[in-house]
Amino acid sequence: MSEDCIFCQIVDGEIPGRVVYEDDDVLAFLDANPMAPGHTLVVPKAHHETLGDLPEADGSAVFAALHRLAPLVEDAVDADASTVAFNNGEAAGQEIPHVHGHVIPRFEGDGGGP
Ligand code: DGP
Repeated sequence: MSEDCIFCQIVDGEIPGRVVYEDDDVLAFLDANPMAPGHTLVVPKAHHETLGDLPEADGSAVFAALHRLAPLVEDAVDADASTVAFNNGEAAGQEIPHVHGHVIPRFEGDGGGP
C-alpha cells in the first residue's frame, strides 16, 4: 500500500470504486473517466508503479484477470471488441503510478482507440 496512491485507496476501500471483479491479487473497477461505457481498470492489489516493477506472479494474476474479464466486459455493454492496454510510465501517458490495465469496449466504426 502506498498511502497517497488513489488506486491503493480503492483497493483498501478507503475511497469508493465501482468494483466489477476481485480475487486475492487483483481488483477491477470501472474507470471514473471512461473512454466508452464499461471501460474497466484491472490493477494488482500490491502497489507497483510500472510493469517493470511488477513481480511476475502479480503480472500473471493481472493477465489472468484481463483474460477472464475482457469478454465479460464486452458482453455487458454489447461491444464488438475491446482494446486492452497499459500506459506504462509517465511519458506513455500513465497518470496514476500504480500498474493498471485498461479494458475499453469497442464498437464497429467507433474510430477510437489509444
Ligand atoms: P492512465 O492514463 O493509463 O494512468 O489511466 C488512468 C485512468 O484512471 C484514467 O482513465 C482515469 C482513471 N481514474 C483516475 N482517477 C480515478 C479514480 O479515482 N477512480 C477511478 N475509478 N478511476 C480513476
